[in-house]
Amino acid sequence: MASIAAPQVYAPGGTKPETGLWSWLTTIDHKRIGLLYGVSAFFFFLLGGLEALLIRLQLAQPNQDIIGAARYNELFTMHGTTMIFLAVMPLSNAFFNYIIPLQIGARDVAFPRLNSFAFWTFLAGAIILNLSWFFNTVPNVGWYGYAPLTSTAWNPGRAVDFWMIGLSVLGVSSMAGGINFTTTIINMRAPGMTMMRMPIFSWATLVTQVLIILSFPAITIGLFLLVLDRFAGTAFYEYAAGGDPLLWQHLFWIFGHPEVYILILPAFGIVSEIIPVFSRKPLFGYAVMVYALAAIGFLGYGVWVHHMFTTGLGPTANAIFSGATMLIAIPTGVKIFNWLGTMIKGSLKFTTPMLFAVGLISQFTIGGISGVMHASPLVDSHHNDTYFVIAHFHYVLFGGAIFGLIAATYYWFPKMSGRMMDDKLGRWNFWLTFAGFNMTFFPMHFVGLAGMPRRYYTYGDGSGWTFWNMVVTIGSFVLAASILLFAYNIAHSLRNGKPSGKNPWDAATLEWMTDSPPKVYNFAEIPTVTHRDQLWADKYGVEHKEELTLEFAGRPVGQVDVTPDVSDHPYHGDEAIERHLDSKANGHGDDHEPHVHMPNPSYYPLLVSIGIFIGSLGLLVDGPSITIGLLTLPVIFIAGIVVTLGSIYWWAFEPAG
Ligand code: HAS
Ligand code: CU
Repeated sequence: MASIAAPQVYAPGGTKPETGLWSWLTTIDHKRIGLLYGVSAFFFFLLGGLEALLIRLQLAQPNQDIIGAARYNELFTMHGTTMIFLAVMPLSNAFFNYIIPLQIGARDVAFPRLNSFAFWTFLAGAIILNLSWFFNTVPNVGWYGYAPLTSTAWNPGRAVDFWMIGLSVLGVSSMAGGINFTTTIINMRAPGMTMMRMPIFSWATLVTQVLIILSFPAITIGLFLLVLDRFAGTAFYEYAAGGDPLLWQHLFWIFGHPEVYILILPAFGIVSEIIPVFSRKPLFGYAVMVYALAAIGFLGYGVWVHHMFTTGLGPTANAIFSGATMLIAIPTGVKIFNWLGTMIKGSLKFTTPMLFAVGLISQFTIGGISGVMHASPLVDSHHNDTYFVIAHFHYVLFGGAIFGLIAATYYWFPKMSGRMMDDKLGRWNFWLTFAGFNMTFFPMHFVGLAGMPRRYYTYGDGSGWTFWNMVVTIGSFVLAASILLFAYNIAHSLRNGKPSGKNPWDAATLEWMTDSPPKVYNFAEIPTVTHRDQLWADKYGVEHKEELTLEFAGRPVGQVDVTPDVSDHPYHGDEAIERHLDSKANGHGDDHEPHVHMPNPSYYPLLVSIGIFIGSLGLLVDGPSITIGLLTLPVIFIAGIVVTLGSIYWWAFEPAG
């Protein structure tokens, strides 16, 4: 058996994180994994943005042929796939990873090595998708990959293969993350943190992860049938052979609609943290906010056919799904009004995170309302496949998800780096983004209603769409400039930002009670939670109502639960006490380096991901193959499987430390 390292204990004085490339490759620290997600996702965000700019150059004027029709198909496919799977989802993951364990008062996620595996597998999937550029067989079927465009008859090359294999690998990563974070949030909360004392960002994360666990299987099955169609000659999606192209659309949108809430709910959680802090008031209607998250998650499964109104499913199906779609406006509206309710009578501080949060409220609502418009099958038959739909989803995705993620960066950057981001640059960043965003996406409503179809690489002179398309293209470059300014602000503030201290915003959640950046073990001692807005309750008290009213101009913090509730936490209650005793017994109770056992770094998660990467490549590039019985398999594919299974085997025997 391979030699297995003895568990490494971070002894007093030995708690400083290692540095160097190897330590990043083998890290299982949720904070470092969060940073890895953040940096790589930001890179892909810039790449997706570059693809968008090329699309806009092509559409700036009528009858242009800058990139050609075939390239155009590739660009909008890779742009959509990249933004959704390689930018917004992993950027959310960056904050889940960095913040959630801190926010619920834990030392790490439930399965730290699985966490590392999820990251490296995400990177593997992202690289596979983008390797297609190097082989010049770029996916060209849209991010929704409608059948029969994905069939070998229509798409004989490797382009669709890169897409379906890349997405399958990304799905593995998302499932691993989903299981990990669901378990973490349910099991690892600090003693006393009941579900209804849990910060709302943690709630949003929990609902998002449950959505991932329940929706990814649908696309996985869809992709698996596609793999069979393309590699094994079946005909699940082929009408002429008795299959059904609409089967793909059902499987895809049963995943795809929950997916749009997977993209937006983290941002909802983020602004639900930011708005109370900068309104100096507890979140208005916390419980209702939690129920609204759950309701959105639940209803999100019953609306997928609104993407298929024009496929001819008939009036009954259309009517049912139209009603269900309109229903979602209710819990979403509840959230909007509760954010406004939090701000009303608050003492508002318009810092950069607050600007982006309030920006989200206004811009997302515009996108939400156009969504409700095409919830009507009749109206949708006019909107479908036009730029009106593009306007809709960019208001919710950029004006919602991206605004939220930028807000999160400004808000949590001090925790991650120990420095403040430049607020003056931040204001420039916000207003430039706001202007560029609206200039880019608002006119799409006009050209959409005027009939401009999506996915067309050019348009005629007399279409009446010329003026607004030029405006949109100019806007997109303003927007790109604002993102560069954002990147500059990050780089600038990393070196020159003012030191932030532990809690620069005077916020209420647990991540703000520990160092910035936190030590490897997060908390020297696991905190005990007695209130919802714990740090405010500690600082301003709950008995002195008058002072509170002054300070918060609203309701007292933590008004619902006052008694510590450790008893229903068998595991964590005991563990916290044990750790406490442990540190005392070891004689380290008084100094600042507690004796905390943290799990060992491990290279097995990375190895498994490399195995998956090699195996996938084996299916995509030409090479020697061997025949075993009825099966002919590429050698590289088999090598990948061997590395994957071998690493999983050795991983299983590695002590957790
Ligand atoms: Fe959507 C297409 C309907 C939310 C993303 N959506 C897309 C696509 C994407 C996307 C990416 O029914 C294109 C996919 C593709 O490539 O083909 N969407 C909705 C509805 C909501 C919604 C009803 N979408 C999102 C979010 C996204 C997202 C969130 C990502 C982050 N969407 C559709 C439909 C299509 C669609 C059709 C298909 C179109 C087609 O033809 O292809 C809702 O969740 C929005 C709720 C939010 C609000 C705003 C706040 C609520 C308030 C309460 C009062 C409002 C009321 C409504 C009572 C409604 C303030 C009044 C109604 C009026 C019209 C005034
Ligand atoms: Cu939808």
